Amino acid sequence: MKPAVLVARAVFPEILERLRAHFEVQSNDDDVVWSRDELAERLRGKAGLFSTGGERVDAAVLDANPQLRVVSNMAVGYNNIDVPACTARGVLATNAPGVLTETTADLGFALMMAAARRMAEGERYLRSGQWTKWSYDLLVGSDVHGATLGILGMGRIGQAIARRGALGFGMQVIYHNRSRLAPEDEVPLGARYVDKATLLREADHLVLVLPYTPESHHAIGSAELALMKPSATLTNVARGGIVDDAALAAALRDKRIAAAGLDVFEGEPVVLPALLELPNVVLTPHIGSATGATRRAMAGLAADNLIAALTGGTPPTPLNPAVLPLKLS
Ligand code: 8YV
Repeated sequence: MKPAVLVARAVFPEILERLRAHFEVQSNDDDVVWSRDELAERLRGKAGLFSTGGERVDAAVLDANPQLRVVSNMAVGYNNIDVPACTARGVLATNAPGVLTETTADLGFALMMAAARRMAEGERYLRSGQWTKWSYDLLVGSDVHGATLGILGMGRIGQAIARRGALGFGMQVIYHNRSRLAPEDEVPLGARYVDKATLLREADHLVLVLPYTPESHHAIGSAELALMKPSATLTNVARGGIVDDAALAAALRDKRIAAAGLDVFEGEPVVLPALLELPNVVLTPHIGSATGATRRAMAGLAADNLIAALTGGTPPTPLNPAVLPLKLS
């Protein structure tokens, strides 16, 4: 008998077809967002879960489903999965790194440019019929080319954004990260490793690309925003919760920083009303990886992981390889 798997959200039909060749698949074609209890309930009897970044898989969900062997996340971020709890129970967790790096870097750069050049504000101004004449100071913003690009979190996506800035826009790159890059990665970008306070003080455009962990919760709050230049922009394409959204809204309102570009929010898809009311913030609904090719690649990698793990193969991107090989019944 084929193992049973649960696909937590709607995905490409061809991915479901691939999975059906190996598994009894319970899909969620109506794309309903399940509560944690509903997820735990639907996981009954399933050996695998195809999850997205939105399903919380914690000790309670795992304990309710001792038959579960694999959680395969269609996302590079995995803060929705309690990986140590998986490891303790011999459950493999996998994510989808690499395939979304350039696409997410594109969106991060676009948001930074939109914030610096006030593009969303300009579009609202035009659409609402307020554009009646040219003025020397109409919607003036700040330059991106030649400016100092600050990156907090210099992993794959951070480095891809740094490449765009250094090689395409002549920006000076400074960064802060848990560990410093190897010289062969720093030198081609002219990237300078600095402490966090220096990063905040010197960046003209600060981009956040670090994973969300208990340590990175509110890594940017009012104290950090106070260190930034009043002319600076802040862009977050990582995770809600890294920025204290209420503190950011206050800083934007009081013009303590110039503008922000946000793709992720605390408590998303609910967005803090104070942010919605501000003109100087560009808002997108968590679409960093949202191109057809990249979403297909992410779903494909998540399927590869699930299939390999449950058929005795080698999953390409395990988070806790210590649990391999899995005991499959
Ligand atoms: C996903 C993301 O679309 O991969 C990630 O970590 O944030 C996005 O690319 C989102 O997590 C939904 O799975």
